[in-house]
Formats: sequence, C-alpha cells, structure tokens
Amino acid sequence: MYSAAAAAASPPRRDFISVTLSPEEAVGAGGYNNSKAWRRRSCWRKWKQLSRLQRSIILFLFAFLAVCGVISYTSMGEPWKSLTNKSLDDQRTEPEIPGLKLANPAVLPAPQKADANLGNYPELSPQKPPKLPPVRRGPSNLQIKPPRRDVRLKTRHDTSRVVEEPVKADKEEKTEKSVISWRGAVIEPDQSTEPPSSKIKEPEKPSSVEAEDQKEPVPINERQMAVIEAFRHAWKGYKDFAWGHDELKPLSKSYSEWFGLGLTLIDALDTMWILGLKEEFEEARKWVANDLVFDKNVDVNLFESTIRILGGLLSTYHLSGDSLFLEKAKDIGNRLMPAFKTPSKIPYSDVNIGRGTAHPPRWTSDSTVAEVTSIQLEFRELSRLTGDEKFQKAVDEVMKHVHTLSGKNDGLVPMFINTNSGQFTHLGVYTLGARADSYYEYLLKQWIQGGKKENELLEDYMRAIEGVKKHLLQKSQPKKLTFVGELAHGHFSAKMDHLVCFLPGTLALGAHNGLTADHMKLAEALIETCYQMYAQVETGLSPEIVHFNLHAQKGHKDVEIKPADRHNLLRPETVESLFYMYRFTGDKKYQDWGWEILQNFNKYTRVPTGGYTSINNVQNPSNPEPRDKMESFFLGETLKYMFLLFSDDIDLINLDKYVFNTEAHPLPIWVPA
Ligand code: DMJ
Repeated sequence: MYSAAAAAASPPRRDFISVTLSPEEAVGAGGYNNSKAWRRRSCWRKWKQLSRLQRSIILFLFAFLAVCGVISYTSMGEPWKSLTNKSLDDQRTEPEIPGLKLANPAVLPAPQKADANLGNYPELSPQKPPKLPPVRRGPSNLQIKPPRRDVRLKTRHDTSRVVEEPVKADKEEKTEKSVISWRGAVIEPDQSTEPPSSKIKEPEKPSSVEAEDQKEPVPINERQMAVIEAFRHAWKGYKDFAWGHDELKPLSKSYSEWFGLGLTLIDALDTMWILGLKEEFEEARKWVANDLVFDKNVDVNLFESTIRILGGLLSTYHLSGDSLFLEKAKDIGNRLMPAFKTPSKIPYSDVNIGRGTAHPPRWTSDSTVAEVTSIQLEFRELSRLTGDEKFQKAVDEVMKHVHTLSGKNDGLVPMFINTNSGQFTHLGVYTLGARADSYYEYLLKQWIQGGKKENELLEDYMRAIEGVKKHLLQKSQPKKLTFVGELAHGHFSAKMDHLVCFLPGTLALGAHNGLTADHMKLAEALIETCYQMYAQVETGLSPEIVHFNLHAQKGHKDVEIKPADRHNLLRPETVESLFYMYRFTGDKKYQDWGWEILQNFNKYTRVPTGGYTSINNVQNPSNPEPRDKMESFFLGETLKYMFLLFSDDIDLINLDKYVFNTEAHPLPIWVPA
C-alpha cells in the first residue's frame, strides 16, 4: 500500500522505493510476480513518489508529445489516403494492350468479375475511346497556314525554321484518322471508286505535306496588302454581280457563262487560301458544298475544265485538307473520262459531263496538242489520291504516244493532233505560244511531280528547249531583246504571244531542279523581254501578241503591235515568270517589275464598282477600251502569282514541294517511295 508519510519523509530523487507489502503482494514473495495489477500499482506508487515539479515536467512532456502526434497525423493523412486509393486503382488496372492507352481513370470500366477473361481483348470494347474533336474543316486544318500578320519577318534567304508548337487537336485528329498527316492533306480512300489496281495499290499521301512548314509564317508586306486589296475588289464585283457564274462582266454588272460551273469561284479558291482570306474562302466553300453540281447536260472543254476546275479543287483540297474538295474533284474527274474514248486514245476536246459523251469540235476531228498534253498533272494526282489508276493510265498513254510520234522538229511539236489517227496534223508550224505552250511546260512539270524519274519526259523537254534555241530564238532591235518567235514551213516569224512568257519561269524551274545553267541564262534574257512587252507600251500593259523588230529603224522600239493584237486579257504569264525568277535569284528588280504591272492593272483595268476588266487597246491610256470581262485566271493565276512574287517566304508554296499546274494551282510533288 502507498504510505504518504513514508513518501513525504523520503528524500527527493531516490533510486529506491520503500514498499509495504500487502499480504497478497507477499504471496510468492521471493518469486517473480509480473501480474498487470501489480505492475499498475507499482507504477502508481512510483508516480506518487515523484515531486510535484517532476510530475509537472512529465505531464508537460506527455502533453507536448501528444500535440505533435496529432499534427503530424493530420499532415500525413492525405498522401496516405492517395496511396491507399492508388493501390486500389492498381488492383483494378486492365492488362496492357499495345497501342491502347486509357485516357482517364474516370472512364475505366466497372471492375471485372473474378472469372472475366482478362486476356480476351474484345471484352474491353464497351469502353468508349476518349472523345476526340471532329475533324475540322477549312482554314483551321491547315497544310499551309494562310499568312498571318503578327509574326516576325523571315527573309527568303533565312532557311532556319521556327518550329510551331503542334496543336493538340491536330494530334488528336491524327489519332482518330490515321489518314490525316500533321498539317497535311487528308488522304481518304475513296469508297465509291474502283478498288486500287495492282499498279497503284492504295491511295498515297502527298509528298510534300509530311514535313510541311512547321514554322511561323512570314508577315505580309505592303505590296502583298495591295494584292489582297486588288483581290477583294475583284471579288466584290464577282460576288455582287456574278456569284456562282463563270465570269464577271464588271461594266454591265452581270456575268457570262462558259460551262455554267462557277469557274471564277473555283479558280479563285486556293488563291483565297494563300492570301489568307478566310471569310471569303468559307463563303465560297459553302457554294461548292451546296450549289456546285456537275450532273448537268453541258459541254465542257476537257483542257479548260481540267486545269481550272479539277486542278483548282485538288489544290484547294491539299491546302485546306477539306475532303469536300476531293469529293468534287473525283466527281468531275470521272465525268471527264469519256473524252478518252477515241480510236487513238488521244482525247476529244469536249465532254458532256451530264450525259457522259464526248466529241471533237464540230469542224474537225483534231485536238490541240497543248490541250491533250496539259491535263496530266491533274489526272495523275487524282489517281494517286483515289488509288484508282484509270485517270493516270489515260493521260500517261497520251504522253507515251506523243513521245513516239514523228512530225516533231528537234523536239518542237505541231499544234494539232488527230483523235482518229493519233497523228500530228498541220505539220510544219511551230510555236511556244497558243496551242503548244503548255505541252513544254508539262513535260518538265510531270517529271518534277513524279520525282524526276520519268526519263522520257525529261528527254522530250531537253530536246524541245534545244529546238527552241535552234529554230525560234532571235534578238530584237534596238535593245537586243532575246525573244521566241515562230516557225511556219521554214519561215521565221518574229511574232511572240504573251502566252510564251510562261517560258522563263519554266526554264528557271528546270534549272532549279538541276538542269543546265544555260536554261537559267535563257530565262533571265526572256523575262527581260517579257517585261519590255509591258514597259514599251503606252499603258504599261502587254498586248496579247507582239512582233519584234529584227532591224533597227529610227524611232522604232523593239516591240511592234498590230491593231488586232492590242488587247490585254489580264493574263498571268509574265507575273508567273517574275515569281519564279525572284524565288530563285532573290533579285528585287523582278518584284519591282511586278509592282509596276500591278499598278498599271489598277490604273487601266479596274472597274470602280468592283472587278477588273480585259481591255481592247493597251496603246491608248486615255481610252483602253474595256471589254467588260474578267477572266477567271485573273483571280486564279495573275493575282496569286503577284502575291507570291511579293512574298519573301520561300515556304509559301515551297517549290521543292509543290508544282503549279498551268492554271497556277499547286499540286504536291510526289515523295519517292
Ligand atoms: C490559263 O488558262 C492557263 O495559264 C493556260 O495555260 C493558258 N491560258 C490561260 C492564261 O493566260
């Protein structure tokens, strides 16, 4: 028992305790008693024996430890909780399936029953994949971003790339549809077309889009702004008076129909994309989606509808990634195919796209050489996109056939070919102008499009340029301008169509692709001539055709113009070549020349109420005689090349990735397999 007297008498901090044993406690004395009751009592006695100060210190220490314990428990509670939960989740995790990633535990399926077959992957099918945004349409889903104005300047010589942070949504799209490449074109196998043949096994991706510009676009400059302003003005006229029709008649505020297929609108689609005119593009897209119908009883020219409509739709598809344009391209492509059903496989010039019939012009069974040999880029690309070889087969056959034909003169071709016999007709006349021009252009461009492997095309091109040098090149007086004339039955004519001004650009493109430097020299000389066809004329605008003076005469310039030739149709060829020349040389004079031309278009062809007009007389500045027609190529080509000419961004339609068709619609260069 505890004795208070003894406790009080005992000195503080003694190491022994005096105890009085109770009888029970004595039981077993001398033996070890470890009962709980005994230990409790013993502790209590010890406690009582402590001084008040000692007890206070001990109590304080206990209290302190208790408080610390509570605090640390609270702060450690959360990790513990999550650890606990994590381990639970771990227990629920499904077996890993290659390629299948569970996006979020919240969408995990209910825990499986103990007897569920975990190795049976289809069991997972009820689990919905993470919801992806729908495939975006239009300008936001870019292969090439429309130019923005808020980014730093990148000069044409600055080849370093600013890598753009890939947008998450684009990645997701890639997950959803493996056919979409990052900033690339949508390549969707066409369910409705025939299964791919053994030659073209499956739809291919465009070559250039894989590494397409993961960089900030260059801001547009003042001259480009002026092009945008010109485009908007032209578009206003078209929208106000000719919407959905082929061509604007800006003076009579009406329109003209050729095929009745909204030619100007389709030709202008990719220009709007490149100029960054999103609103206009969206509006035009709606028209294509809702109103463009090819099932019409109408005769169209195979060449014109291929380069403008098929080409325009394909390039817009590539730039925007919007499959609407591919669908429309397939539709028109299929409807044009009857043109190839001829005895010789040389296509007829005209096709009724509603009836599926084709025919030559009423007065002849000939087709134009340029026309049958300048539809290849478009049909080949259509085959590549659809996996249907019939398009490519048809146009390749034409090229192979023309390759073997006699009647050429050192690679120069006559202007006509018969659809029955497959032979050239009207032999002996050679020109780089109307009816032959784009044959030469497409030899080179097909070779480039196909990855520079089709040697026959290159051979024919090289031979033809040698033929040009040998038979058609002359120098004018007094300025000694190099020009390309014509040959008719052995007689040289110093006549040159404005159309021939595509040639400097094409020669420069060939030189850029590794052909002889001579071609570049010739390109430099010829573009100077084409510029003089503008500069030497009163309005500063070129006529349709010029005749060069071969002999110096007092008071005469190099360029002579006949009354029947002094019209200007707002054609693109010189601006087109200026664009190539500037891209490949960086010489600013080409931009300055283009700027002059734009200003003169504005001065003499702009109609105040909207639109631009062809004129009848480039020699009369006080009355250029407006013709009341805006050709679709003014928006499809002239203004597009103008905009690209003023750009210092070599990646704005990179010429190592794209090849322009003859209507200025860029198509991808195929990546070698
Ligand atoms: C366009 O349709 C094409 O450029 C074609 O190759 C020639 N004619 C016009 C432009 O001048």
